[in-house]
Amino acid sequence: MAEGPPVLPVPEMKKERYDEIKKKFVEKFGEDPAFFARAPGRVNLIGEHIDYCGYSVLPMAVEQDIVMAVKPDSSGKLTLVNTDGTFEEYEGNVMNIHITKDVPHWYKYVLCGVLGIKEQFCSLVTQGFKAMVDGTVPKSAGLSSSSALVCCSALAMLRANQWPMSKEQIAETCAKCEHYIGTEGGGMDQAISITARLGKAKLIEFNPLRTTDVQLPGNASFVVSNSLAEMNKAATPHFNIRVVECRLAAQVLAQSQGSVKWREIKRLGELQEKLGLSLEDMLSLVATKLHTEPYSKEEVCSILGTTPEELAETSLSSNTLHVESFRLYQRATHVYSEAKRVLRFKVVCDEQPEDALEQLGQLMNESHASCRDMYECSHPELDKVVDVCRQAGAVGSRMTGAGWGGCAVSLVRCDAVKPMLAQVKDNYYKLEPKKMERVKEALFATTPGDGAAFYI
Ligand code: ADP
Ligand code: NG1
Ligand code: MG
Repeated sequence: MAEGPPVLPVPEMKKERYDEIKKKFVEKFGEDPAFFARAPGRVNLIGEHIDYCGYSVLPMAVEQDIVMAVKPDSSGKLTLVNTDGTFEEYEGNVMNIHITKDVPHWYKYVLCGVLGIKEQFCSLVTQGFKAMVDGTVPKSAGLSSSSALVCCSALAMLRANQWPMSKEQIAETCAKCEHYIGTEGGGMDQAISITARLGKAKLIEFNPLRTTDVQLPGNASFVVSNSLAEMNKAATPHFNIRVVECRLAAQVLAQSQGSVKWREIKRLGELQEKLGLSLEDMLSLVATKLHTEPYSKEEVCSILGTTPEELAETSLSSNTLHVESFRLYQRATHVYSEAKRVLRFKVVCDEQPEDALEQLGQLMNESHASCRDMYECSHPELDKVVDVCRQAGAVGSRMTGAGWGGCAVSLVRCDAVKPMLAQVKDNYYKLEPKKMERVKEALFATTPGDGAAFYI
């Protein structure tokens, strides 16, 4: 079997934090934890909202993470406590987990990871665990705090039960089980959290999951700036509406081709594969076969020759049944053009031409424009922080993660990082005391961090 996550001693520079988490564990449970599990958040450099369409993405892990101090519990009990007292304690049993999709309580992300792993080893007697959970990934800000929590919990469950699993299997399992919270994401966040390597961004391809290290140009730095507009992806239908629009776009395009049965198509990527066309050809197909006005549900049903009831079964999800209007042209144009930009970004990193930074920056700017205008998943505050970053010297800047708020990521020449940070602080955060209070956690330079691990 391919390798699982490494088991490492707690690094010297992280000792203080881990000791603090351990202290809280001992105070709460009256015994020592057996191990720590850690999974990082990520920043996606390019390839937004295309993983669930089957296309490759290019993220890197960040230093911010979720850490759990864990002690197995042979009674099967699960006791989850958070170092942040605003998250209520949870008690349950691993043999009896039900995750409802109504309110996305924090512990349900933990249950996703536990259940996902348990389902892989269903015939075995199962240990539960006690955990003290500590997170530093900004929440609901596009740096994937949710998947860091799911992945960390999956790791805790694996080690509590001494079950072996490769990194790829864990990543794929976590991508699937995060759906239990209600969002139908792709596998980017879990894949990078589990498989990241210090110093490397990764090209992540799906079905099957493959990851390839990407060497960023030596003079490239990345700055993250949180707009501080928060958006929990599982608490609203925005995210799943986009997933559904992409599915319907693929099905309507399939129907226009005659050679492909629309009921067999779920993703824009599958359609491209079935038709054997290039991304450029797919963009032309979208331009000629889809209209720019929104499609009503009746129109979609009429094109596909189906009923609203069957459409609900084949193409919608429980929180998108009420949606009556779908922007198919815009969503498909974003997906196929963004897929092209990811491939181009990788080529530029591989070839490192003299103007590599300018080319990468331009791709990031184009990605942001497409997310904002075609995918409509940005936010006025996010657009503002992107503009401020560009004016402050970024070579390129874009929203990162699902959007509707959250962070921008900017490509910055290494020697320009300091003045850039100072200007963004002055021109975005200083304008509002509420933002200025949070500038330290909200604005930072970052380098590709390491992936998930156990610490003992
Ligand atoms: P993100 O872009 O950060 O992944 P999501 O909306 O997908 O945003 O998930 C955010 C949710 O994840 C939070 O509302 C919370 O329930 C959970 N979460 C994130 N970090 C923590 C943490 N440190 N402790 C508890 N729950 C957390
Ligand atoms: P965030 O912003 O972390 O919730 C989501 C999805 C990704 C991907 C991006 C958009 C999950 C767990 N994550 O990320 O798969 O689709 O949006 O590119 O659903
Ligand atoms: Mg998330």
